[in-house]
Amino acid sequence: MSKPSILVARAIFPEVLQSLSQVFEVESNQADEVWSAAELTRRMQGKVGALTTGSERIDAALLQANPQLRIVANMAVGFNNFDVPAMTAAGVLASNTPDVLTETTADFGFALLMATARRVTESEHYLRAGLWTKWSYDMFAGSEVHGSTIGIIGMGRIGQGIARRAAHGFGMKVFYHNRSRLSAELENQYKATYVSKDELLKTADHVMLVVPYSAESHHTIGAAELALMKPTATLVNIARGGIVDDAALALALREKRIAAAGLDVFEGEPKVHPDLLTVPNVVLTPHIASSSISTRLAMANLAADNLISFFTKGKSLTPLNTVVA
Ligand code: 8YV
Repeated sequence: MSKPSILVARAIFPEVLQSLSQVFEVESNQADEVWSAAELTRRMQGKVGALTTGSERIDAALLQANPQLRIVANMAVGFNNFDVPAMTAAGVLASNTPDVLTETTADFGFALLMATARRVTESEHYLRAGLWTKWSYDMFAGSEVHGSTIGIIGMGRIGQGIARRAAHGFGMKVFYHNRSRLSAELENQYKATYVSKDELLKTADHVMLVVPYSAESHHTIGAAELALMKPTATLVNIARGGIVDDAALALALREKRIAAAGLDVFEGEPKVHPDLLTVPNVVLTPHIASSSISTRLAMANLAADNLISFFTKGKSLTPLNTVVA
């Protein structure tokens, strides 16, 4: 019996490709070309499964052109690149990679928070530029992290990871805002207090965004929200581009209406709003919050296992929808 054909849309760990090859006829992209929608649609021809990353959009047009497709496994926990209702309507199973990246991503949220509050990259640039000639009492004086108040917007798995680190590692007061309130038990565990978004923005010393992207969460932080924040506050976005209005943020940073920001994700990435590149009080990283070697391997393996399990056992491990086989 011939093996089912799948597409692996981006470069991936060779060992993961190897295990997929034992079950599937694999078309891969180890050159890691970024395909246009038309090219992705064309490459998908004849494939019953695909492994994608957050960069590949699976929408109605692609599905219509590929009626043979049965599953797309995203190597990401976020799935705003999928039109899940269109996939369900087309009978295509969607899966993501939850849990395996939670702690690593929460670690990085903290790395950005620390770098932002304590001005790590700004001061490094100063040093590298040869500008450091003497010690001075207020040189790159930042804001306190330990004992301060963190406001977490989005209290899913990663948000809770941030809350745990904040409360138990740094003695921070934890405020959070979320679509739904956590159980009293979880609130207790994270010493977290549920507040409205406005109250969170007005009171937090550090605001952390960990909310999934959707039409409703588009520009969760824009000019009006930035205006509510304290002038000494910092903002970190490890969620998705589009959660923050990057132009409004760049202006607020330039005018020092908030102290600083740390951004791992951007509207229209990998393009970055040019004004963000010229303001000094922002730490910028290229969407690497989940990028430890072991976590990226675990994500790739889970995406691959979703494909393998679907074709060998009739169900995927971490599905996002239910489809009739
Ligand atoms: C991925 C992410 O690296 O999992 C997510 O949602 O944002 C990152 O961990 C990225 O989406 C590539 O697939």
